[in-house]
Amino acid sequence: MDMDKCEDELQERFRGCMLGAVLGDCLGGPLEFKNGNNSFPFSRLKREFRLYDAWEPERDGVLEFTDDTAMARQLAYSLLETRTHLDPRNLARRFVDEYHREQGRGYGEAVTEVFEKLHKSDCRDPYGPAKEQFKTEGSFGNGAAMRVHPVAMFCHGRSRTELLEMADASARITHSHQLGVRGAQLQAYAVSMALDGVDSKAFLANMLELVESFSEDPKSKHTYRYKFEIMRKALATKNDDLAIALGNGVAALHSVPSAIFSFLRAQSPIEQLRDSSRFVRTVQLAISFGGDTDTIGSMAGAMAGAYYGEVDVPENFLDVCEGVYDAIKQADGLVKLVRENLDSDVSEPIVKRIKIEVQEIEVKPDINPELLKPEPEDIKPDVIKSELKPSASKSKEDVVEPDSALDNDTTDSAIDIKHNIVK
Ligand code: R7I
Ligand code: MG
Ligand code: MG
Repeated sequence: MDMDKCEDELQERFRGCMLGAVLGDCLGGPLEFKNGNNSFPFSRLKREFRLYDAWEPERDGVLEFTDDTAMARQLAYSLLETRTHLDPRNLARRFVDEYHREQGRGYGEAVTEVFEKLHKSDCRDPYGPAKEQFKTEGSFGNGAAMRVHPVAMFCHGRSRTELLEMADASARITHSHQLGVRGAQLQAYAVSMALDGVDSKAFLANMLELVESFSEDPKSKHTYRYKFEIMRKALATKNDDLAIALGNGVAALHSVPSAIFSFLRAQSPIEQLRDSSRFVRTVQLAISFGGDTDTIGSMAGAMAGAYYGEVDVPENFLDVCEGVYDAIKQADGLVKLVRENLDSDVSEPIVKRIKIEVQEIEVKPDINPELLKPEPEDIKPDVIKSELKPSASKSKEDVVEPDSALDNDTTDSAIDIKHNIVK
């Protein structure tokens, strides 16, 4: 790599974080829903990753990044521009421009509606269009979580309250459902602790404490509390089979916990992935969940890169994936910016308050009601008792299909929140 060497540990971690997210996205991209809702055996991933060892860009090209990175880059650029705070209107405009420049990056179906409405209204109310989605419930997709790591970097050295406030503001431009916003907050907090090098025990305890503070319905299984209980059990009993119930779908609820599990679990050796570095095995474990592999890979990659630093990211991936050099430049810019901000005495709100002129905002016709699927159904306790291995090949009969999936065969591209539970 022909970039300058890192000057210190923080730069190592910032670069690792930006790089990790891009690599997870690019490496997971080709496998996104390629196995339906099913997980991938580790042998398949090892085969896939061996291709990258012998990669020749002139012959093989590059693995392109998807919407995950397209949006994360704009969030980083926005913060690098506004410097002391997040400006929601600036960010909304950047998302819209980015989308119109390259619409083929694999954006979620609903989020493109938001972009069109923002565009037509010139982002007058940057939060308005997202609030209208799904009968005003907002999207619970993982799109706000997958792009949030630059917020964690910007908020390095600041309070958790500020971090959560900025994550919330960055999320609501496209995702206003509580599960979508909280997914972004959990991912931001996870990346922030990884940047701080928090050990796995304290990391999990802090995550559980944040989840508790959400005060979710204790009787509901559509909650982060429920997912983190599964995660805690899987980690405590070293029973990886339990983790399949965390899910692999495009809902934040069914992917953010899976990425966090991958990061924590891969801190210990995994027999079948013993040849991989710690960073690589994190991404491999994340992708092995199947389903939304670019996004779970990217979120886990951001945490692992932040924790282990750029030094743990194998150099050969830099030739395989698109966007890595921009990621490094952005990381360096953010380190400098964070240091300047921490050294200065300026105290101003971390999120710019938006004044909205009272004007009619043009609204496009409602989306197809067919797309308005109900919330995910309960995960039945049978899943937890299941003997299934997340990494093993499964026959149709014995598969616990994780909770939600973008079915490639579904022509209307609706997200079918599936729970095919084994009895
Ligand atoms: O969340 P979002 O940006 O999608 C991100 C995913 C990642 O996997 C990317 O890699 C990319 O492939 O897409 O986009 P949204 O359009 O907000 O959400 C994704 C899908 O989740 C939507 O198209 C909906 O079908 C579904 N969805 C919902 N369905 C029912 N009810 C999101 N929220 C709801 C809901 O409230
Ligand atoms: Mg994507
Ligand atoms: Mg995805």
